[in-house]
Amino acid sequence: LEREAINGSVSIEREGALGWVVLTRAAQINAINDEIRQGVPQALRGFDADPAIRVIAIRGEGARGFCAGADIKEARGPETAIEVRRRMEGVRWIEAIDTIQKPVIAAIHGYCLGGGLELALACDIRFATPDAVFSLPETALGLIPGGGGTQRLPRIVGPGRAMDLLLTGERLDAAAAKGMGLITRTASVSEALVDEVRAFAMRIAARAPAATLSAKRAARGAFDLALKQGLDLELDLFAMLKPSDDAQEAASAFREKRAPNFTGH
Ligand code: CO8
Repeated sequence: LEREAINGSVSIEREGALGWVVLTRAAQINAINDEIRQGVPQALRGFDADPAIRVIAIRGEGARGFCAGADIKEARGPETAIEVRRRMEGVRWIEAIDTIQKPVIAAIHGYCLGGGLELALACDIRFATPDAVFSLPETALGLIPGGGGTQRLPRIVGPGRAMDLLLTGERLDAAAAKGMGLITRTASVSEALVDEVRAFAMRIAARAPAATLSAKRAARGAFDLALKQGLDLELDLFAMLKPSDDAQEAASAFREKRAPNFTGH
């Protein structure tokens, strides 16, 4: 296992076709500082450009959780609304995840709060331990989510459930989160999260690579395109894949009753 620090709060690890982005601020429950805002997109872009990597997963180090949200202790001078707007407009670090082509899995344990939940919501798959705790506490801090939570949560769990969580800040456990589709996978036991996410990622990585990227791109279109545009996008991507070597190979493998050998072309 090859580990490399992006900065003091983010590291990456390569495990075959799986690239891990690791939040390493465990003493603060991986509370989001500027190093995380800068390092996570940088790490994701690096893996997206790395031909050896097919699937990416994000996890947080430490016993207490994936991420306890924005760093409430971060010292900033007084700012006007215009200054806050300009600063956040310049960062938009969670939105940067939208540009990643490869599947991104959030591997969540323990606390997943506020900005940490927003980070997870920007990922493609949310995989959590049975002891995970989810909440958007912002309104109790006199704020609202600022990393896409008000827009992504309704699209993922539906407007009614999202409004409930947003207005109450109520904590959800993994079972409740799974029941509403906020997460789609749970680890059998907390200690197994990394192993089970790895096995899950390898199952995705074994499939035709170009098809996987296209499937992600098309399904992400359902987030922000009108139906007609989304259907056009789907058709364009389907048409490009149909003549590909990997699609031909899959059909041949089926006829010859063998496993396909994908090349990514
Ligand atoms: N920011 C900064 N430090 C944090 C944060 C955080 N969000 N969360 C935990 N920490 C630190 C604690 O201060 C503590 O540090 P130290 O040991 O130096 O005192 C360490 O992490 C461990 O935390 P606890 O001792 O509190 O651990 P517990 O297991 O007792 O409690 C909790 C865990 C319940 C998660 C508790 O730490 C907590 O309530 N944290 C804050 C959660 C929260 O409200 N997060 C913000 C969500 S809102 C958001 O993300 C967007 C708005 C942000 C506004 C930012 C304003 C500047």
